[in-house]
Amino acid sequence: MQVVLSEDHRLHFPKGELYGGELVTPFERPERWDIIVNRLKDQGFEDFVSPDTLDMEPVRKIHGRGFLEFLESAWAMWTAENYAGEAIPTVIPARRMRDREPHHIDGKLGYFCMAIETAITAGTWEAAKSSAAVAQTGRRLISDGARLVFSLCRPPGHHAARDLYGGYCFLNNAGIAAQAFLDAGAARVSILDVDFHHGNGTQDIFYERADVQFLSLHGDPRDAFPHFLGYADEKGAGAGEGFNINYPMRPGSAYDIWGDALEDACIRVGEFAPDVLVVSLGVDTYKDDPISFFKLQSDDFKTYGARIAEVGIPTHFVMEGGYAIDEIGVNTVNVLQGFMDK
Ligand code: 7XA
Ligand code: ZN
Repeated sequence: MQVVLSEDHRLHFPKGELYGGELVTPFERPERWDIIVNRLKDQGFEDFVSPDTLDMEPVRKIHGRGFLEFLESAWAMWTAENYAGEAIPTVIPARRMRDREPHHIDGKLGYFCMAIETAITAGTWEAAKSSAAVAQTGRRLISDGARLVFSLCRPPGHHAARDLYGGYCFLNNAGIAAQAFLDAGAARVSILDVDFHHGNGTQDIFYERADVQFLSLHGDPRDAFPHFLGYADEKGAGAGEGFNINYPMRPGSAYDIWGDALEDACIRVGEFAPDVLVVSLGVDTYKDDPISFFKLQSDDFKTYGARIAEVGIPTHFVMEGGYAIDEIGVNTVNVLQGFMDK
């Protein structure tokens, strides 16, 4: 199995995340990447691939121009104000306010943000681009004939919508990979999101499209981040009607419930018959994850990796979340080994 990764992820490491009213060290931190790499090496995986230069074309197809310009310039605009800390919004466009991009960085941050725990720092834009390049390179390896590729993306991507960042995400890596597959000749792509959190960004990007099927297994938004999207009645719109499938689940859900949802999702992917399956792989479904509430055991990750393999479609795993640091390597690699052993 080829693993695509880049050391440039280290350029993004905010000092603070707003959590429970305090600024804490972010749960989404570089150490996560190191632990996964160490586990891969321990298990004998050594086919590590550096990313190609980022192709902005698929990025521009799924993200808005103004949003990309904002991400590129946000840190310079922030420091031009002589602000001492990291860039976080203080004002957001709430109900009945205007949908207009302001000139001032304070306004722009709120305009393009969907969750304010996520700070922008000096290296954020470069790290986000490197993560997208990692996903694009995984796409190329699959298009070249691989059955399985793991793109170890960091920062993650599935909360990044057409023109919104947040939830630790800036560019939607899985979405960029899916778009690149289509650009390279695929007729249909499925994105299966097994992260604990609903992939609101991916849903937003493909909601009205019939060429990308999106399926997400996640904590019920009444109880779980991102709270404002991810209900079962969100089924797609226009040409995309029926191609968006959400499986919200209650607090405490273990593999008996989660595995049933995965089973249904795998059947639906089979029916859609995509050329390729992109898996948004978050392992924050683990029972000891500090910010999630599902109860999967480490062995369950192997089981579901094998089930995804049974779908029988070339599969591109793209890393998303997972914050139980001690187990993130074991759980991530268990999915990949479960897939390979099938
Ligand atoms: O998949 N998404 C994540 O793992 C990030 C969730 C961010 C939650 C922040 C809640 N304070
Ligand atoms: Zn997550």
